[in-house]
Amino acid sequence: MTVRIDDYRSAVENHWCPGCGNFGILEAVKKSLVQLDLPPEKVVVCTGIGQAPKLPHYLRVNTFNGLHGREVASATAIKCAAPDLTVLVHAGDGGAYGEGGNHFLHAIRRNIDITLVVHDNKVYGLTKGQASPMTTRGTKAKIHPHGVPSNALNPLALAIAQNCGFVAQCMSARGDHLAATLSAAIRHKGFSLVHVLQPCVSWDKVHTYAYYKEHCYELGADYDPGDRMKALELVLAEGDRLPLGILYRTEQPTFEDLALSHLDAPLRDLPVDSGRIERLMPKFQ
Ligand SMILES: Cc1ncc(C[n+]2csc(CCOP(=O)(O)OP(=O)(O)O)c2C)c(N)n1
Ligand code: SF4
Repeated sequence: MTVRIDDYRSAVENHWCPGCGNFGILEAVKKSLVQLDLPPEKVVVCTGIGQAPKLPHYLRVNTFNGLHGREVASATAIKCAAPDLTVLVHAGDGGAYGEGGNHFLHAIRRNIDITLVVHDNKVYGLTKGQASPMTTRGTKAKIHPHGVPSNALNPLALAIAQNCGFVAQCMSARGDHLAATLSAAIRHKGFSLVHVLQPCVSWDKVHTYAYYKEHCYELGADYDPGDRMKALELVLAEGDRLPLGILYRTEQPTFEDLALSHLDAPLRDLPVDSGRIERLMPKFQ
């Protein structure tokens, strides 16, 4: 089979602001799915609400567009029912780490084989630039004129500390690097986090393309992603140098291996015995 970029082209009109970093992420996702030779019918993209979650509207692919912050939950259910599908989650930093923060933590523990791509634009973009979990403390804007009082989250440190099997950071304008990292994340067996730095040209005038060009650097071939302490040291370092690449990687049994391997067939293909609940209920009465 040879999948082409056009197989993923959607006819839906795009509503992102011109120059938004989401465009780079969308193109890199297409490139990665083509690199992996994955046909659209084998891919599901789960999203919630926001600018990032519009991504599957612009991609001809299966999608489940649910509640804000619940995108990992729907992806988990779909992967359990149909393990043969490639399941991606696209969420904003608000959806992934704010409303969906609890799902993020527990998906790492569960290690289900899905890929979470977080579009980190450092704001709640769709609702006009309120502070998100990634907004730097002290940031002033019309909506928080006295400066944001809370510290920003460090999701990369959280994920590595929790032994997440695949943790990467990318930048939306570095398309080839992002596509290659997404392909590695999708190939990884287990939960993978790809945290993508993405300029919001409308609501964040600090984290611009020029800012990321100045502060980002790609990890070299001599970097060992198997070294957890080194990875933690990198993501906990003070300062404004931003490492890009696979920060940490380790193999471990997946949720499917541990909790679903006793099934005779994928949940999707098992017969539904609707009388079973009625027969069970008397035992609890
Ligand atoms: C549970 C819930 N909380 C809040 C909202 C309102 N809301 C919708 S989109 C959004 C902001 C989205 O920001 P983010 O997830 O960072 O994505 P972005 O738009 O920046 O890509 C908010 C607050 C909602 N729809 N549901
Ligand atoms: S508001 Fe920001 S995140 Fe949303 S489309 Fe515009 S530039 Fe992109």
